Amino acid sequence: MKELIVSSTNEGKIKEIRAMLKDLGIEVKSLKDVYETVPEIEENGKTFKENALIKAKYVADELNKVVLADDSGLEVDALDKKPGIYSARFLGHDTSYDIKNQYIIDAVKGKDRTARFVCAMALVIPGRDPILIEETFEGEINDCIDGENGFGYDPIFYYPPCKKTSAAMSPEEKNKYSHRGKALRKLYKILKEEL
Ligand code: ITT
Repeated sequence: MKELIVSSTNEGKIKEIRAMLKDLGIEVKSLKDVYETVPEIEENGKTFKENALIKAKYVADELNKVVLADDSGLEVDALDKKPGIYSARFLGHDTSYDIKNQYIIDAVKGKDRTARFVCAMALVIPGRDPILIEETFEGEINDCIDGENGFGYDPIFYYPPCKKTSAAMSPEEKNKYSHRGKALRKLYKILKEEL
């Protein structure tokens, strides 16, 4: 079976990418599937796109295979677009999302609630120029933690058109509107042709 390596250890992202690519009949592998010891890839870029490219290129160069990477995060306007590219590391990598999410709810009380998820995807096909895409999912910070699906900041990300948080959406519904869903749909045709 053909495979696509996703340069990520984030199970939430991998699950969404796997679901969206299921019709391609390919095996979507995470770094845990291809390495015995997952390498520490330093994400020292200044933008989502730079970090996505760093993650995809590192693994494509090592394995000489087609590699996709996703660098994403939550931008909260009242917090000067933080946590942004530091979303996974915000308040410490090991801090629970209950704590991170409650912190953001408290920080925007009485302020502008607009926020967005951003997703940059880098697709590296050996011997070709890398392909970079960036998409957003525009919404607001909810006033409480709500919803059981998704991962990370989904329980506080309210999407007005659906009147619920992205954690209260079904996986299909989230993929339809999300930053990751939009980015991956742009790469779908290329993946279909190249894999
Ligand atoms: P990899 O680098 O291994 O892919 P990571 O979680 O460290 O995993 P990022 O550096 O791209 O990846 O950080 C993305 C963070 O942004 C993620 O950990 C969540 O906190 C948040 N995030 C991104 N997309 C999200 C989504 O769809 N729903 C909820 N939170 C999301």
